[in-house]
Amino acid sequence: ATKLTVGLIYGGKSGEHEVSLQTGFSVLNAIDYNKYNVVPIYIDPQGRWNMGEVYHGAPSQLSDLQIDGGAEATSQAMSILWKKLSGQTSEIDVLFPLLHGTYGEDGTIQGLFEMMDMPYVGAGVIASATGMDKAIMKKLFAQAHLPQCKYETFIAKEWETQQYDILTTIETNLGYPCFVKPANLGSSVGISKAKDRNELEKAVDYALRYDLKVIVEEAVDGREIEVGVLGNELPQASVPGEVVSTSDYYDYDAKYIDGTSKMVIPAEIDSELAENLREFAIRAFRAIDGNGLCRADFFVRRSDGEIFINEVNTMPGFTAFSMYPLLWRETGTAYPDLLDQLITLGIDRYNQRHELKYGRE
Ligand code: G1L
Repeated sequence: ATKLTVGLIYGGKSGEHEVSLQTGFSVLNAIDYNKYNVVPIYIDPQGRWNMGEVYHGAPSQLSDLQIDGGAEATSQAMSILWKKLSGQTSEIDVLFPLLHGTYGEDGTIQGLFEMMDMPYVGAGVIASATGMDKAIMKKLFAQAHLPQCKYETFIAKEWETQQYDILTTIETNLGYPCFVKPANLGSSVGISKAKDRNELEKAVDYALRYDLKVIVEEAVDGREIEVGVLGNELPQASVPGEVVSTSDYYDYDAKYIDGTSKMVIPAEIDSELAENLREFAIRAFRAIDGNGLCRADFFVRRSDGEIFINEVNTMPGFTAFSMYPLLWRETGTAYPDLLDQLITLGIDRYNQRHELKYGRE
């Protein structure tokens, strides 16, 4: 078989730049060079695209990934990437985006790939955009009868004009403590916990600095369990894993900033709960019209074992030591095989949609 050429896109003009670089390094070290050549495409902090020399083997150090293609780098990269539209063959067979946040995870880069007529790894435009908007995601989950915690959502304009009504609704329906988040979860900023009305007002103002839409959720005292989903039309679920905080569960700083949490894989839960979580994870993947992969995150209430879906992530942490790859390793698919499957799924989806396009022309 001929080797496929993968265009690995990483870096980006976002807070996750470093994470993305690390992830790129992880992928470049694990991918099977008997099957793939990899063209590195580095988006530098200024947003410029730099395409490097093709890799036939793993890079020796992380800094090798920070390509400086010079002043003309972006236009060179673009002329290579947009070839297919003018009927030329592209030297890149499939794109593999490792980008977080605005311009990467919210469906915009996937839209760019669609316009380039290029196959790509991971979720499509709709699923990517849904994965970035918690309010929309919750509506789709509700429609799919997925159990969720109670929540309220509103926009900045409503907060301006009906603050009193919003506060009373939250107090009546959710109570304290509650969590206040920007609906757009590009990164985990703008989130806080409110214990009373005064804190709630502050938390909303804070969240509104990051998005024009806010979501307030009831606090669920639960274990945090995550499930990996892999596939296109016939998605499969991994074994569940647990994120265990080493300090106060609701201490946001401890969990997301200090990173004082550990993964327990597989989660120590009974098989009936595990089966339910896996089924819900697949249902959530279908609800957002997923492709390739997602990680579905749940709360399992400590008092009664009730399951609540929290969110799905179409671009989960993806180094060889992140939850999603480790869930699949435990399920029987090692990291290099996972990369293989994801690339194949991206190409399959492109081919299926292409046949459809020709059929309709
Ligand atoms: F392409 C995949 F496989 F769908 C994919 C893309 C991106 C999986 C996971 C990620 N994750 C990330 O890009 C990141 C969380 C490292 C962003 Cl910085």
